[in-house]
Amino acid sequence: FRIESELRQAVSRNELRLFYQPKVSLRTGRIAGAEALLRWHHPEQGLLSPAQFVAVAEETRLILELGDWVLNEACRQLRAWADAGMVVPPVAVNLSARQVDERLPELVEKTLNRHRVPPSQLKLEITESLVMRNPEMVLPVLNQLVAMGLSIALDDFGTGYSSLAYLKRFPITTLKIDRAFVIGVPHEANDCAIAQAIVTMGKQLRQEIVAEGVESREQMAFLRELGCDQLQGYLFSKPLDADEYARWVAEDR
Ligand code: G
Ligand code: G
Ligand code: MN
Ligand code: NA
Repeated sequence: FRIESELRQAVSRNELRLFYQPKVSLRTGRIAGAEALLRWHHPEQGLLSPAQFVAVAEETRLILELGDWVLNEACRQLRAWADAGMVVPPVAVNLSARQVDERLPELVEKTLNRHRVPPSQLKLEITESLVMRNPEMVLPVLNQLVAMGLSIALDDFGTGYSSLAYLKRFPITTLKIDRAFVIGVPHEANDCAIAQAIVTMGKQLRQEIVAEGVESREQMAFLRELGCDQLQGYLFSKPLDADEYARWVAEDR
């Protein structure tokens, strides 16, 4: 099947879905938020992960359309939950590099207003490679978003090549320790050292630290000991559809 032409139609055919993976607070043991993860419900191929189509979309302007859809859908869902009387913690959406330009703050503001969602309900996850690609453009855009009341998480932290000097200059509220390091915890000395260095530095910069890809209780114990704030991974939950996630949140009170 031809990904590109079919992806073009996926939005109008209503084949895209957002799944929500809980992040659990180590302090309270409760759900502190969720990461929204895009899925494509293809009529013949079944449920496709972004790993199978985001790179294709990024080669064209299609990624902008997908990105708009994700932002709108997350806000639509937050409004629907609020209208149903639910108190739901913030949702984080992933941004591709091409989505981040001078027009982003206005797009985000319009989308929040359209659904009457407070900015504190929305987080944006960006990667360090996105930041490093064009720091002079990205910095004022992120500053504007933070001034509007959104928070910014740096995803896949430690896997790129960002200079630590940038970290200090950028308004990053959350660091996400990449799964690549969490995998080796607590048995691989190098992964433990890297995880510890990230937590130590993030704390000094007053950032919230989230570890992703947590699959075992011994990983949890080690990351708790280090002082991570939140954990995300299969140990707690896989990404859930909106109704499943809402049930999780309702039962978490
Ligand atoms: O959920 P999953 O493991 O399939 O995600 C694979 C990759 O796709 C992850 O790196 C994730 O950050 C990325 N991803 C998930 N949802 C989105 C999205 O809405 N937009 C973009 N740009 N990337 C996403
Ligand atoms: O790059 P990003 O952090 O956005 O990627 C998130 C991806 O990781 C999602 O596709 C999600 O399905 C996947 N994921 C989430 N938790 C786990 C986990 O505990 N183990 C593994 N192997 N993958 C996970
Ligand atoms: Mn992410
Ligand atoms: Na990641």
